[in-house]
Amino acid sequence: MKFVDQARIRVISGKGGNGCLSFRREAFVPKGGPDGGDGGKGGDVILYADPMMTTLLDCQYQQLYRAKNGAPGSGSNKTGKSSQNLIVKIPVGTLVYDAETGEFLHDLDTPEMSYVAARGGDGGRGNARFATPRNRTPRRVEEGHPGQEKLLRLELKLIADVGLVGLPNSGKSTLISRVSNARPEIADYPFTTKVPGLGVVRAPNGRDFVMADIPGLIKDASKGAGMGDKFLRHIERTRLLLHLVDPSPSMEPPAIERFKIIMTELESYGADLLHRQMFAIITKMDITENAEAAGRLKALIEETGIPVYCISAVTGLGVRDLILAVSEKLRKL
Ligand SMILES: Nc1nc2c(ncn2[C@@H]2O[C@H](COP(=O)(O)OP(=O)(O)OP(=O)(O)O)[C@@H](O)[C@H]2O)c(=O)[nH]1
Ligand SMILES: [Mg+2]
Repeated sequence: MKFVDQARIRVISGKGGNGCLSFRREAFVPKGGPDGGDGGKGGDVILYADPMMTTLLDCQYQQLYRAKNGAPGSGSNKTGKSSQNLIVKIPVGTLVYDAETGEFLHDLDTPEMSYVAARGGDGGRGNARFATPRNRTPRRVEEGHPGQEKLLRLELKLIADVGLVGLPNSGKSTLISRVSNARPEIADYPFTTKVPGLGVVRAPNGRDFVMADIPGLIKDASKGAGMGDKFLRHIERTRLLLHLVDPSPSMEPPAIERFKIIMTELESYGADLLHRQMFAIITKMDITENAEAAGRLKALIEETGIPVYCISAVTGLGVRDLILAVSEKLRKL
């Protein structure tokens, strides 16, 4: 399914029903009292964080959400029917802004959370409500109260514990498919992954966590090169980054320079990603020339204070230890 992480929608809640003007008419009762009922409440438009939703695609197709008006009150003190609320399902991790003022309104960051984006108007009072000892036949009624109308900007920022970063082909999708329920496409050409994806990792110590796979970054991604760096928004909310690097000695520039390219892009993006906790992951250790080159690369990276793990997502070498270390680290953070 197409992955959409931004949308603008208009939400209009229902108007309240009008209050009713009515007097009791009964046989043999000359002057019946006022019995006009109140109007019903207009429907709210409610945003609901549905764990089954993965994209804002629906909100790109349907941009107008209007809840129904409340029904007017009627005689015999009958209150008008309140209208049902209109529920808009959105993915967990959606931030809501007022598109006109830019004001931040809400962060639907937990499953099944809901947010009233436009509150329905209350019903107007019927004339029965205005009876007083001095005025037993009030002709006063209220109109239903208006609803609200807002233009909203929705922005999805996935919620995960761990984010994978690295150059294209560094093995991010292969790792997530080995350790989680995610099944992204894997291939030996760059930019195989075109949309972010989440996977739940079952850690051997029982401390499961959520991992996010994003498209590969290249030099100058922050200036739009490759697929750009817009997908980094989906790892902004992670606590730990796994920076995957293919140690192959037969690629240019050298592996340590390739490592630095990603660090530079993280820095350019901002959002404090450069200072996020990070493990460096040297991948593809099942290939002999890689295993030979890994030692030196590991030493160079460790000089910068970043812990290094060597793995092969194909044979599984080092993967269990990595997952344990990640889940331990998350516990401490
Ligand atoms: N030999 C070996 N090959 C691997 C390993 N991990 C990944 N590969 C291969 O490397 C290529 C790229 O792997 P992907 O997992 O698609 O890489 P990616 O980082 O997700 O790439 P993008 O989505 O393009 O950013 C594929 O051909 C994988 O089969 C590994 O541990 N050993
Ligand atoms: Mg990939």
